[in-house]
Amino acid sequence: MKNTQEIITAIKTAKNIVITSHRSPDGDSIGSSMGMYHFIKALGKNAKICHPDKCPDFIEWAKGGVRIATFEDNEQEVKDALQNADLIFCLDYNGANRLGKEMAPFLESATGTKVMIDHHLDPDDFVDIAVSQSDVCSTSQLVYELIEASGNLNLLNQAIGTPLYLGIMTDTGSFRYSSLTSRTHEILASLLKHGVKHSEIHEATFDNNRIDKLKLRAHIIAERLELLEDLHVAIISVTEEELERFNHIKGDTEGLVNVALSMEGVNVAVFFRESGDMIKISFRSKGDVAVNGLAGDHFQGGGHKNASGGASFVSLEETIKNFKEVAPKYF
Ligand SMILES: [Mn+2]
Repeated sequence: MKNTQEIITAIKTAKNIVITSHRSPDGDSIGSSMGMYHFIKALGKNAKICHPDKCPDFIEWAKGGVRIATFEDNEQEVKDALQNADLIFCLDYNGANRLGKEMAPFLESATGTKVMIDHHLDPDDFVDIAVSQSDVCSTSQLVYELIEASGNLNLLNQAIGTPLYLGIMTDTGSFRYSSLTSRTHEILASLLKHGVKHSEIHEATFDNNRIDKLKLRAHIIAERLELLEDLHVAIISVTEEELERFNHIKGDTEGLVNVALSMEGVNVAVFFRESGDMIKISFRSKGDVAVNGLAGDHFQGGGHKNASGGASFVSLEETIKNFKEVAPKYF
């Protein structure tokens, strides 16, 4: 990893450090933010974490009592922090727009040194120091690499290692995606040697479901799963009315598209979710089958070969009909 000493020097000489990450935080954005926060603490400095919006409930535990200021709830505080910062970490995102249109202008106008550490493709040129490695499974792994490459492994402890383990775990689908390498397993082993309690992390993250969440997921699979057998495609969908009926909260349908993908003979799974006047779409695929082409060509989206997103601005029925029309060209 390059730039490591430059980053450590920046931390050691900074007066006000701010850690940011992308909108709709996931395990890796929270994990890399918390890991970096505790690493900065271990270097004898302080930092403030400023995210666009709230940490999802299922990983709230990973904050361990540390406060994350959010732009949606603490707008002035976040603006002031960005303006006064002389060092700003941009973790797990590749462009200022990923902060959302409300917060992004305040990152762009901030004058502090910006350091991006990220693993998404095609980064924008918006920082002073960029660590961008799209071949690495997670930003949390890159934060570990920074700690190791800068000769600071002696500082690694449970507080730093636990959120990094979380980020690697969630961004690799619990260590199964092809983005994970033997190097990742070596890092996981190192985290365990430094006191990380892996079974407690899995339990805290995955064994805390609400009954409404389980019933909503069961409903979608029982009533809303459609198999396009000839194409090896599975479709699931959910309306706002259904989400409300099951007292939906953010994150309740997270990963459900992978349940559809788990079906025998299925290579592509698509999840259509009604949200206000738009339909949010998640595409997933196995192996060599790519979904980013279709997502980009027809649903204003894109992403990775096996995991893409998209959106549509006609009704749910119309969107699914449109998908079925174009799908045979791709699959
Ligand atoms: Mn990530």
